[in-house]
Amino acid sequence: MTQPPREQGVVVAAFGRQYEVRTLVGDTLLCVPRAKRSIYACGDEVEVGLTDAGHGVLEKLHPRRSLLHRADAFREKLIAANATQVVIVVATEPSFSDELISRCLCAAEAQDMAALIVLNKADLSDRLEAAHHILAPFRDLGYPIVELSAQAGAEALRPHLEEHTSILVGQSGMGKSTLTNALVPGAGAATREISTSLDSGKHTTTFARLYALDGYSRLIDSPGLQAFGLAHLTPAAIEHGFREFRPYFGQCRFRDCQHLAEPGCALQEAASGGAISARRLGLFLQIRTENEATRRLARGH
Ligand SMILES: Nc1nc2c(ncn2[C@@H]2O[C@H](COP(=O)(O)OP(=O)(O)OP(=O)(O)O)[C@@H](O)[C@H]2O)c(=O)[nH]1
Ligand SMILES: [Mg+2]
Ligand SMILES: [Zn+2]
Repeated sequence: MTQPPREQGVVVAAFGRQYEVRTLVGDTLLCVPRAKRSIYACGDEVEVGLTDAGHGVLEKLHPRRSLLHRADAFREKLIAANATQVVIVVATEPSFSDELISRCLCAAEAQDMAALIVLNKADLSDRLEAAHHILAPFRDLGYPIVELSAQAGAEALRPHLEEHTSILVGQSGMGKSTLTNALVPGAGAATREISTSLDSGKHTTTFARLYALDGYSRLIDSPGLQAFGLAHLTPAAIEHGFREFRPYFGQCRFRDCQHLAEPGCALQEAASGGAISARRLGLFLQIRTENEATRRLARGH
């Protein structure tokens, strides 16, 4: 039997066990994985075996340059592969969680991806001050914050997307898809069609989709998230994930310091002196505890 022809492509949408692949020659194929266990994510570079017209089988996954995923003790979820920048979208309304921002930042830093925060719905100006208050600590850490209205001024984001594959992440209703539609001509039709059929007209994204922007830039819209489990990260990756803590690791009096209440803990001292945020240190310790619990569970004791 002759082998079916093969094409190279990129996974532009991942829904369940089906994948939409854009081939290098510009065809769009609906694909299923060859293997039982589905390992692919939006943004993956793949080799596809062509079957029927418009259909293919995912035969091979090319090495990833980055992978954004989240995991708790029970489930792992791939968000996107090969992105170079995480764009965390928050808004003046509905309210947003600074813990979720820190967790997204931790995941981005762990993969050495660039990170940026968008404060959307700036047109709802009476809510701006409260949002600024929550975002101030992140601005102090050096994360760029772009304030805009996706409906009236999405272009403010475009310069930050240049030369990047950016993934929009954040809670539901923050305006990720509105932003996508404003930046990608023609994107709206595709997303609206699916959301109306699945969710009676509500603009809720149910799977990640990658769009081409000008030049080499690409944008990935993703479903809203309520939690960002980091159970998959190694202890070293979690430490790397809190950028302002990096100078303090290795400076504690005891080499095996757990940074809890030990005397001479450089991190606890920095927190009580105000050099780092006690809230972020608390979250770091919490993520580390969750992570240890998950690994104990996996080992079965
Ligand atoms: N006032 C105002 N409303 C906006 C703006 N951007 C988005 N919205 C509204 O916010 C709501 C949610 O927007 P979406 O783009 O669907 O939010 P999302 O982040 O994609 O949500 P999920 O797909 O559920 O994660 C919609 O009703 C939008 O019209 C804005 O700049 N100003
Ligand atoms: Mg959406
Ligand atoms: Zn310590």
